[in-house]
Amino acid sequence: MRLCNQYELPIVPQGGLTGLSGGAVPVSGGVALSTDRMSGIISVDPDNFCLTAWAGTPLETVQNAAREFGLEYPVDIGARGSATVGGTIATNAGGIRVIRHGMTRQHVLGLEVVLADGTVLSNLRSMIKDNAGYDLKQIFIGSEGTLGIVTRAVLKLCPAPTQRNTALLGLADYASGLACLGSARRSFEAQLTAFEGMWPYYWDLATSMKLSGRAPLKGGHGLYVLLETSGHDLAAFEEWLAECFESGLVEDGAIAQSLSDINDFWSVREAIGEVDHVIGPHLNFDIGLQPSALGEFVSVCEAALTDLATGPTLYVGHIGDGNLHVIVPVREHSNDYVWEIENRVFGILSEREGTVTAEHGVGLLKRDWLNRTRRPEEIQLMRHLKSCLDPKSLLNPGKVIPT
Ligand code: LAC
Ligand code: ZN
Repeated sequence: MRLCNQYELPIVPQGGLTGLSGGAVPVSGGVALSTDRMSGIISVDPDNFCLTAWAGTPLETVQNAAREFGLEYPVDIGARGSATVGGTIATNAGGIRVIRHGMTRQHVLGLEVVLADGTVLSNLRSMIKDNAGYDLKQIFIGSEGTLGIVTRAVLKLCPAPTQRNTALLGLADYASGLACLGSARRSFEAQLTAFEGMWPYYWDLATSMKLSGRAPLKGGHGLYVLLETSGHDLAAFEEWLAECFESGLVEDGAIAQSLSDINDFWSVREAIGEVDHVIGPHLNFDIGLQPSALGEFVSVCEAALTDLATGPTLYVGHIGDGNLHVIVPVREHSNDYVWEIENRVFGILSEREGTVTAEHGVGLLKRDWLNRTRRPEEIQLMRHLKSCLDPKSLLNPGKVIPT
């Protein structure tokens, strides 16, 4: 980093390359800096519920290391096998258990980063309460490699859940989904660990791909929900579900009876990785709104895209967090055409005060839309921070902040 600074060479940090916003794509020449060989667990500290790992360690390796001590690193995403500690910190990765555990930011106790001039800023302590001045690590979490490069981190762990209850539900529409979310929240409080939603076109495509070997539910519903509670006994879970059936909230449902059921249920949701590959050219959106606004957003968005998309748009995501992934099939990636689609989606979103990126980051692809979701004063302060920490603009140039 010192040499790059001296010779003014841009640096693009790269982790597992699973990002969806182009944050790790080198667009300004210079050096692509891989953390591949900076991989491994440095130590696990079960007494203090934390572990220390190198930036290039795959997320799954961290999860497995915690499990050996009866603990859990609860940040979880479909790309767990390749996504790295450094990448998940750089993007403040969210994923499937945010409703219970929060995002990556909530799990970083200590952080080491290398600044643009080669200075090593190291604070690998693991105290929960550490309030001596500014919490500097937070500036780097979610900065997508534009302010510094993550090298090591101390991550907070929690006890591994004794029991996981997983159910797949078919509901009439989004209104029922929202009511079901409210009911699950009230009944299970913090034990509700996931509440994922799949709209019909996504469900039909994912189940037709036969990834799971058997379709866990028959189709024909207006919305599908995958929900999970942890540490809750099965009887209470079944009782809650029975009430949902009786009140007509849920049309059909199945509770996982085995680990292989759990895997089957999740495979439909995580088929998004493969669906991406089978539908041909498409655009990915990662929008965020209040959960109560998602149903209406989908209807308005569907109507707005009919004349532009080449097929039905897919909607799937973390409805408990108000975060939806929208996959729009397109005929090509020409600038004007893509702009037209993005402009419509982000227009609908900004009218509702949503965000243009909920968990995938800004990177390159959402950079020029940042002003649809951040005020000018906010963007100005981001620019100040950037020029203060990276005066030569060498760290992942052209990303996050509009040029
Ligand atoms: C997911 C990724 C795409 O939720 O964010 O599956
Ligand atoms: Zn997601």
